[in-house]
Amino acid sequence: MSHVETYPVDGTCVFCRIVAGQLPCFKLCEDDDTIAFMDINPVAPGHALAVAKGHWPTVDVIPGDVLASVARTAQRVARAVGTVLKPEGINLVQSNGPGAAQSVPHLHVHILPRHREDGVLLNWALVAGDRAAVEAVYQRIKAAL
Ligand code: DGP
Repeated sequence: MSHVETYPVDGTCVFCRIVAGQLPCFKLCEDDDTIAFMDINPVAPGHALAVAKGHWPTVDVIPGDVLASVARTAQRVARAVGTVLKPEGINLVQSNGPGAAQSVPHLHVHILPRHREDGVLLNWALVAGDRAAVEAVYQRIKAAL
């Protein structure tokens, strides 16, 4: 479903300005609801972004069908990045809010080509969690679904 006619726009948002053609980008592809382009601050060669065309800041407010379109675009770009660059792996990263280091409050997914020793600070050690603590927070989240 297309939201082109009705999606929200924030004229001060850098990604809205790219969508509107007011700022340049290295555009990879687009469809009715999404656009993909190269990240201007790449953490690795091939770092790209799949972006909703509408201005929804975070995952909790974007319509689910548009989020699904962003996911499809991220998959399409990830396949191309994998084919061309043959990285050892690819992370899809989507940040929400300042505590998650989101710097552009317009929903997007990073496509990050990865190599084991690339030093990108994204991964965490696999340390066993406290089962009671996991269950306690599980109960609270489950009740909110
Ligand atoms: P995040 O911090 O997760 O909100 O990621 C925002 C990304 O957007 C960051 O990696 C840099 C990128 N970015 C910011 N401004 C521009 C721009 O004007 N053009 C492009 N292509 N990327 C941008």
